[in-house]
Amino acid sequence: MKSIEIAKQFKVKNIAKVKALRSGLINDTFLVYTKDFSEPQYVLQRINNHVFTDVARLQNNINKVSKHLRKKLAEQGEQDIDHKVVTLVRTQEGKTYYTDGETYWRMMLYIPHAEEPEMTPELCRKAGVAIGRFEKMLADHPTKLKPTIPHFHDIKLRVNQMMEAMVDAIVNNRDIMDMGNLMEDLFLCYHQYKPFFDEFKQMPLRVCHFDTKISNMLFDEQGEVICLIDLDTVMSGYITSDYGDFLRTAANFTHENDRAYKRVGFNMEVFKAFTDGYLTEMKDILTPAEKKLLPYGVLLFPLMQSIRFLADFLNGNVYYHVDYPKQNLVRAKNQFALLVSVHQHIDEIRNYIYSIVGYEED
Ligand code: GN1
Ligand code: MG
Repeated sequence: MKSIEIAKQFKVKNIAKVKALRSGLINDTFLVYTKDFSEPQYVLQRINNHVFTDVARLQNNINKVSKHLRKKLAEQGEQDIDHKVVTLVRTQEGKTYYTDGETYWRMMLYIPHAEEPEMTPELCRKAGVAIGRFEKMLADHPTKLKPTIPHFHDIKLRVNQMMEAMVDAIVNNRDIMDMGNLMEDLFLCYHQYKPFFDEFKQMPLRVCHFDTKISNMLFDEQGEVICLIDLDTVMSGYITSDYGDFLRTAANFTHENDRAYKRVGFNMEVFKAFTDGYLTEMKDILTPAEKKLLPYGVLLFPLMQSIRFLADFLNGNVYYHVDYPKQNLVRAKNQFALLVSVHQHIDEIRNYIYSIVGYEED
């Protein structure tokens, strides 16, 4: 079925056209225009049901979270709430997603926003405030949210998957010559920090976003954050996921697809600004375990992402979209270079966080 025909399955009138947008690594996204306006009015997404195998649960989570956020925004006296939080549009049958039995789709109101502004420390401070607020608004969410991807940020599982992928690559005779010592290096790093990762389960489960990159934030013309989008992975987990994954993307001197690994590095100025913003909101509600482990969240994400990209390369690129066959290997090496840089700064990172949250090591 064509995307315009899919769009008509939702409660929307006067559809004029549907335009494909440059999509993320997982889902495909389209803008829906109606006859009455020149700006798009809706966003249509094809949900990757190989990644999100339980679409009903996924949509149920998004529905619950956006309802809770709407309630909070209303209490804060916010106007035009429809355009400050992800708002699902129902199908003609009143469901939160449409399926033709093979593909899965959802529709949301389009939120007008500015082009992504230039990344500056000030912008990252605002992003920190936004993520902190998001978590704080959801801190009293009445129920635990079931995982949309079970064990999504479980490093032990990711390490095992990488090793299984290695076996798969050898058995299937894939070309893996260019990977050098990457797998051993990742393994050594994992073991060095494992004692801290093992303590993560001492942190409370909170509703988190789980994909806090800057492109999942919408900004207005004044450079203020409107809201967080892409709620696919919203579920209960540890705050280190939101804190660490933002820094993985925003505090890299370059982007994750850059093959010039020399350009990769951890930007301490961005780290400090983001941390200031995030902790302004969260400082008072953090538990001692969260305070202690936050620095290791910074390290965990380049490590885990490098492992995930490498595993996908070894598996023959079955998970992430790639533009060329070795792209996942490039990404894995890029993230490893970032990991090395974070490792070099870890004392400074820890001291900075501990001085703000008032945590003292024993
Ligand atoms: C995927 O598709 P996108 O960009 O929203 C992935 C994230 C990774 C990211 C790496 C469900 O997110 O976990 O950090 O790629 N999402 C899923 O760029 O696996
Ligand atoms: Mg995502």
